[in-house]
Amino acid sequence: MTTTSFPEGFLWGGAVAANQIEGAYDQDGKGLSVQDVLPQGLRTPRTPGPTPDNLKLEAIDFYHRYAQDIALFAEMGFTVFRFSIAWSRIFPNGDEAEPNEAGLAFYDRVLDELEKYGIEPLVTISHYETPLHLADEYGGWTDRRMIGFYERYARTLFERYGRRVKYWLTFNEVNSVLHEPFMSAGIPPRDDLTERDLYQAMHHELVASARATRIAREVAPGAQVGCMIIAMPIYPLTPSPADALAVMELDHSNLAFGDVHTRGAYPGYFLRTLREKGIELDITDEDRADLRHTVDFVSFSYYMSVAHTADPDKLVRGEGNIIGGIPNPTLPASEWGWQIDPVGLRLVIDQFWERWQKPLFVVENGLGARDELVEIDGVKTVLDDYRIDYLNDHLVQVGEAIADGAEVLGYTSWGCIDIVSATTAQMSKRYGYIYVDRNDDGSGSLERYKKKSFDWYAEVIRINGGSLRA
Ligand code: BGP
Repeated sequence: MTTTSFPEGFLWGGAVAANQIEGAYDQDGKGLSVQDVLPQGLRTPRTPGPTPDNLKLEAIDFYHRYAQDIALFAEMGFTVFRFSIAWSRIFPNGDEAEPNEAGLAFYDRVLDELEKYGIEPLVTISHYETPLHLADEYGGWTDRRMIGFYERYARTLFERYGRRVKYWLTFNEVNSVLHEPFMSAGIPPRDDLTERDLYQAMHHELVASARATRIAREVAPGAQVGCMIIAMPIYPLTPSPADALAVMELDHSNLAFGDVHTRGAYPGYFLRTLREKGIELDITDEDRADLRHTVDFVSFSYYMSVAHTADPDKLVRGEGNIIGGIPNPTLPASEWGWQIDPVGLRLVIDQFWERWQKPLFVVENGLGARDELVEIDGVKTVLDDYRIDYLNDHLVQVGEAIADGAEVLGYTSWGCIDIVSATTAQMSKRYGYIYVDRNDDGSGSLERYKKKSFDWYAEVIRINGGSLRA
């Protein structure tokens, strides 16, 4: 049986982020970003400055190889490509009055290339790459002035690229601000950092996102602006009502971000949480008015689900994407401990659709795995059937959700070409259809090789999902 429920015009492609792909961390006027001081990803604290062991400094050199890489995406038939703009290429320190023209020109060249193949760009404005100066000088998003810096940056992008880029995302995985403050929101660790500071940072980002949406409507009338959240279904560890309630409350802490983005105001349950924590946020009347500029669509990453319980003795944290949770005993896991749950993808799509009634976009999904480069008939490749299985099973569930009535604009699998991992900063955690010869110790030629999944995905795209195995 095949799943054929993908609508005509469904966008198929892949996704990356500037800091994980570009390299050239100090070229053409680029300033430092928080990523340039995180050589181990989230595993160890930041370094004072860039260090040679930071694979992101060179990454996979997309900065110089973008044309060749985009040609490979086109060969697979991509109709959309999600990438982020490195804020510190455009405003090297983040607080300048004028943008860096060399940085802007780079993305013109990327867009030229995409246009050549008719690939729709999907641009993330801020993807875990806050300019380091904004972190060190202002404390990142805890400071209200960040809204103004972001606004200027977003306006610059809409003015420059607004005629060429239809789909925009304001903040990557916006709900991660509460979990990974430095990487997500440029908030340096400090002893007196409070929960209130994090909620205030969340509020600043939500206002900034809404303002960007308003500005896009003024200066780039064809633009569609979306939010981007980590989607992670949460299952009760037992059928007890106490566990179900604990799940609802944890789910609320993520859904709040989508609720504000789609409804334009804080939901009651969120205000209650703040009240009960004794947190009073600085929210102005102007903020409230800004928040009413709601998004056109909701996008999200989906890798895994978790379990949760009210029982404090069972609250162990497993491995996982940023938010984490209790491992679900019924599910297998990837080599990095991320639990594999295709049905969870259908659950979140249905939930988001029913809750928000906004078009959805799956902008990250995939399997990080170790690959072995082999030679077959003189051609180097990777036999990544495990990746094909993962993607197939998740796409089948996207098809199911569409059959349930959800409006899904498209699917961009994460790391369509091997890139540096966000959480561990390894090269060996690979997601791509294209293998990049670079190793964790920095060695490698940076040559690109097509994996088995390359042809598989090309076929999926060619017949609009008709080749998927249910
Ligand atoms: C998401 C990020 C991405 C990405 C992905 C996979 O949280 O938006 O930037 O990298 O997770 O994570 P990792 O690279 O750690 O496997």
